[in-house]
Amino acid sequence: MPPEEVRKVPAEPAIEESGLSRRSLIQRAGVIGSAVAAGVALPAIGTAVPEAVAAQSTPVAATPVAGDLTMPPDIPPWMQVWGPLPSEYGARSPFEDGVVRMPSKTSSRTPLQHLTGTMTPSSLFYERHHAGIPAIDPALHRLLIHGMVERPMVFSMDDIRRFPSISVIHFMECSGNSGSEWTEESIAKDVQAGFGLVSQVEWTGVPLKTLLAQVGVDPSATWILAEGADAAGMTRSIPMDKAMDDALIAYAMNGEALRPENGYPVRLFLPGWEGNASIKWLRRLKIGDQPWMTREETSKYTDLMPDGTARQFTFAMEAKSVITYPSAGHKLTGPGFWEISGIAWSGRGAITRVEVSTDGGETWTDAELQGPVLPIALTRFRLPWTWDGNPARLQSRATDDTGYVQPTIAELVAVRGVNSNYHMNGIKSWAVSADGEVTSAWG
Ligand SMILES: Nc1nc2c(c(=O)[nH]1)N[C@H]1C(S)=C(S)[C@@H](COP(=O)(O)O)O[C@H]1N2
Ligand SMILES: [Mo]
Repeated sequence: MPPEEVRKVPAEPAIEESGLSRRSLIQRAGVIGSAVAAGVALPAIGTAVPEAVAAQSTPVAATPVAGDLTMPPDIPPWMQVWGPLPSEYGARSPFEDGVVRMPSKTSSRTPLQHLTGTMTPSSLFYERHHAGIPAIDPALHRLLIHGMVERPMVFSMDDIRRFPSISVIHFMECSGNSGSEWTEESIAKDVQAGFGLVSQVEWTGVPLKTLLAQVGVDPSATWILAEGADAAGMTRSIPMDKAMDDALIAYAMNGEALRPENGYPVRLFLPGWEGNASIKWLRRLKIGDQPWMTREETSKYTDLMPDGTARQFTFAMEAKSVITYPSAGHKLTGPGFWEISGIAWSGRGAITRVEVSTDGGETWTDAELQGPVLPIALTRFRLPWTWDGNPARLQSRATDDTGYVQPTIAELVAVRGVNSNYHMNGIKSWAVSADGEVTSAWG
């Protein structure tokens, strides 16, 4: 066969001609997915090529009649012309235009039901703004550090970028994420509406402790006030321990400058802590020896308990997980093999285990964790599932390396009541009906 002919022959028939099954080839190539590794015999997914067609050494000459999709069309339109030229800034395929954030006036949510792996594209990172997005000129932006310090100092963006930087992969989650799930009446319609206030990128910036060393922090200082340059002038009090540990003065996400909506040109980033404390458009850090009791840590972002008292400074996001596929809005087109997949994360460390139930919590099976499993990071889990066509109830339960196990909603409500919107990390259920429809369920 001349080389052009070889190129045109579809891969599947060629493999069959050589006497090797598709599966044995996949195994030889070492491309063994979790389902195969788990010993699940994959059914034939795809369309079988008729023997007569498979035996041909050249592909079918004509474009197949509409509806006949047994072979790729011979020469599709995109093979007949030179395509568009390289561009300065990329855009995704227009066929993917439906994968979008869900914006309201004050937030937008990540489309978790459409995402794979663990990283969030910057364009789909969730947003939460208390007074819109300020249009900041980086040349005019300044960061003041003052209060209980030896030398109050002001840093320009050029100053900040001169310090040694680090890059880290961490999720960020709004403490209001899945606040809809406290009661059955209020549950969100799908995973984006309910759980879309969590995202993950690689953050780059200067460790806050580096800048604090520049100003010389008073050893008796215990808190830092962080203030944003938006019209909300958002302020939060941050414990000094966190500032000296892994707090980051971040100026980049996913390898490029922060997006305006995520804090351009610079934000505070506190790994594993409620998103609210990661002050965007950071303009001021004041060092002190007590919290300032700002609006966002008294009237808001506190958790009202059943006895009328409130939990305050509940910074760490506890271990949590959610199945993203299949989830509400997806449809299983028939019984048989389906891969259940989702994300798990903990603000206190690494995920060590995710169990999945398909019978509403009666029985549990360990899912496979996609490595590398990083601390304080979204962790993808997968479980091969053979659906028997009966109604099913899908759940996932995460454990982190502190030994903490994600609770049921009932367990959480028993302790915290339902007055608190924040910090809901209970087990989420998706109901699969006999016709394959997946809907949001509670408890
Ligand atoms: N200056 C300022 N910082 C802010 C906010 C804000 O409105 N203004 N929102 C906070 C909240 S509630 C969250 S959850 C995160 C959201 O960050 P993102 O929009 O990059 O996802 O930023 C926090 N930092
Ligand atoms: Mo938030």
